[in-house]
Amino acid sequence: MAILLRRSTSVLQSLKHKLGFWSTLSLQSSGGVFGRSRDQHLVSFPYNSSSPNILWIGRFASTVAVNHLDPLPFSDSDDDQQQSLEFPGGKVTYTSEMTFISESQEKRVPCYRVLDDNGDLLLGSHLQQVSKEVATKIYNDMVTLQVMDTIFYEAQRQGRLSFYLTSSGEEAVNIASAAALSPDDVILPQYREPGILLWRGFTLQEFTDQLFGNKSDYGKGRQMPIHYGSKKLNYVTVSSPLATQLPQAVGIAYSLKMDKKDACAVTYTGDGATSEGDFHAALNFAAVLEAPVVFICRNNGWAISTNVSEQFRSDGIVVKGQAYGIRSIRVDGNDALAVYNAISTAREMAITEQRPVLVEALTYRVGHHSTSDDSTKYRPLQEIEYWKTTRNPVNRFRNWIEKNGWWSDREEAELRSNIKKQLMHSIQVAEKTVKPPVAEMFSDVYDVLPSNLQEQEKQLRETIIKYPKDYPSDVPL
Ligand SMILES: Cc1ncc(C[n+]2csc(CCOP(=O)(O)OP(=O)(O)O)c2C)c(N)n1
Ligand SMILES: [Mg+2]
Repeated sequence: MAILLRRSTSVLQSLKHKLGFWSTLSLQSSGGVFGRSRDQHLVSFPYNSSSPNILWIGRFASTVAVNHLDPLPFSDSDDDQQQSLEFPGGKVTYTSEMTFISESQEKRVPCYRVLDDNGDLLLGSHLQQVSKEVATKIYNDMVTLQVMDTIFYEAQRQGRLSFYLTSSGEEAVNIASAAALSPDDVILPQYREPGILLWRGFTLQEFTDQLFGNKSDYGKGRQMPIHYGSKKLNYVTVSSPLATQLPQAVGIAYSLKMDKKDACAVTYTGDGATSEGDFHAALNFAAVLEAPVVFICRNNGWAISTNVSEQFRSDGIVVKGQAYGIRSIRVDGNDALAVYNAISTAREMAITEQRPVLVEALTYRVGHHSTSDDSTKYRPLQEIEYWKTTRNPVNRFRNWIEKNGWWSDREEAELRSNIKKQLMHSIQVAEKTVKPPVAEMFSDVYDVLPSNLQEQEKQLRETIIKYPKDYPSDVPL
């Protein structure tokens, strides 16, 4: 065992040597660049139900993640006679004061934004220029996502789909993060991120075929609806067990590092999924392996009926980055422009510095968790209404592009009606496309089907023949 350990350490070291560890970009604070404006506004967020549901949203002058936490309550004066402990992993100074680190900072980590709720650019915001072409595509895709959600949700209610799950309220995190990435970046989604696929060119027909589990579905109808995936578009198929994608993303990022690719892995997680051990293992692995991975947490306040205050007692997710030695930022997930800026900067850091970055995007799930849920049973209607209207990310971005003269009512009406027509057509096509045959349930895992699975297939076929009414008639035997 010891030999094995020694060997793997030396392999790692030689790998490090081979990789030459990219030169690092200095991110030192330079005067005003990192200065914070104190122009802060109160925004309610479904946090700590015990305390008032209030969160400070601050206006930042910078998009760059720096030490935005207050320093720990230690200074050189704590140094006991200037002595220190030479400890594996670094020097630690002594102190004769017995100080426990507080469980929380006095002030919550502020939230980076550049647009106010009306879509007006906040004075002093530092942001990259976004071209008319990129901005209108961001808007186009956010609207497409909205229309998809409306039509597919209805299709499920009509019994044409078995299940569906909307991204309503989270359109900006979906689309603006995708816009900030390169097509070479490998995406490992949770499940509420179809917008990245949309941005990359997954067609409405491809979405619909997956939802209907027909022969054109790349998953061959084996998965529940919304488990999209595309090899061509570097989008790893959604998997139902929460957080499994996170350590996988670190592995992929590490392989991109070894291959010296100009790309990173980007993985998404909900707030609830961060309670899984995999989240913590992934962050630690990523930090230690210096893997170019961007973790994007969509903190939408709820994990089905579990409020974030019952999920964790930390100041959200952003503070967990520092605990693992990962640079992190909190961003207003309903401000598409801020998301775009934060993710492009995070991506740049991940690749040029070969390090992980954590982005916590504060947003809200406006719809029910899925078609199997009724969220009015566990949260107030006013809360939903507030996020649907005042904090609507699509309207906010529309206001901004309209003010730039890049959008009009006529274009809006044309876009919505056009997408609707395309979707109705896609549904008709998907419904007429045959289902994958029964044999596909057993293929693609083993080269030669093991005897127990051969037996299961035989039994299944016999049962279908015996009880034909209990099985869908459109699945070819
Ligand atoms: C390991 C595991 N535990 C539980 C579930 C059931 N489950 C599916 S979604 C979900 C809530 C996840 O919430 P969050 O991560 O916040 O994502 P959101 O739905 O809010 O986007 C749960 C508990 C699961 N799929 N996998
Ligand atoms: Mg959630």
